Amino acid sequence: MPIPSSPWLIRSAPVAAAQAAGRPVVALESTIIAHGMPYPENVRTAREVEQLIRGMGAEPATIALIGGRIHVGLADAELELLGRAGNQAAKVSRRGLPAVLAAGGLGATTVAATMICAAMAGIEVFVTGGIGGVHRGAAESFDISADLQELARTSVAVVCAGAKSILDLGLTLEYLETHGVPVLSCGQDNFAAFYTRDSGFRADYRIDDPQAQARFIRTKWDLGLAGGVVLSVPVPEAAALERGEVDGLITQALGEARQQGITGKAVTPFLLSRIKALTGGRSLACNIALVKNNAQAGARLALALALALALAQAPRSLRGRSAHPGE
Ligand code: PSU
Ligand code: MN
Repeated sequence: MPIPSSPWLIRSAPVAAAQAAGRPVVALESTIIAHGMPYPENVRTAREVEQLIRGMGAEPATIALIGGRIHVGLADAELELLGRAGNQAAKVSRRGLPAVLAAGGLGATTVAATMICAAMAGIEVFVTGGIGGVHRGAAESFDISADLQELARTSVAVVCAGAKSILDLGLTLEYLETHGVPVLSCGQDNFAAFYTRDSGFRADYRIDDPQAQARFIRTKWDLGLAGGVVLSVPVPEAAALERGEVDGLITQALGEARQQGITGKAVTPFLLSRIKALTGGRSLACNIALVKNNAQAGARLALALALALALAQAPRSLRGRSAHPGE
């Protein structure tokens, strides 16, 4: 497969080498670093997540906007820069990409922007914590994350622990259905709810085996059906928070956000940090655990996708008989 290039894009040497060799690469976002977690836990987690992915035989590519370029694969000092910058870094979705690149500023990419950059770089798998979605009360506020629209159009598989129950998860799944975005679940039938395992809503398809996940995703794209696929992976049991507690705290944090007039892209970071304070830091530990768990699922998926591609390109005699055309 040709490796796409763009004057706006700079790959780190390890990412460039992995892609040139056809080794699997896993994209990672940077909003979770700058806006989703406090320093220094954010940088420590980012490094540990990268190590986990490397340990499984895939190459991590954390994506951020630095000095007017999209950086795909960050050096250690760049992770530190973002982590320390926190809210000083712009939170960049599709809308903000040209603004921050043209101005040469520091930008942390959301799920939406990271998908765009990953697709530009030819990376098929992207790991995050939770995707954005339809906010509660969206009928009034119109607050629907740009992540959902991006999933509708950009062909990247997004591995997540579902979406936070600060959102209206029923409406989020309706929106994804309308836009033809398949929601796969790994390890359970239901869509995950970030801090808790069960959202109470069924995912579209349960597929536990990474090879089968890869087959599903490859088939979608082979059919010319552009757009993302969500792979929901529940937070490990031991790290999950209690549903009743989370719901109460979310209601409280949402009330505070309303009182303080917090709107738009400031809402999600505000809620994350309030819930952290209200749980005495337990929600942060949960967040870190679920991202690491997602990183492992993402690496397994990237390996399976790369293997399927290598087999498809191998001479017929090496392939044996396959039940699946195109493999
Ligand atoms: N999930 C997390 N931490 C985060 C986010 C998601 O565990 O910081 C970020 C992601 O970057 C996601 C964004 O794209 O929140 C959604 O923001 P909004 O709701 O404003 O679209
Ligand atoms: Mn929003």
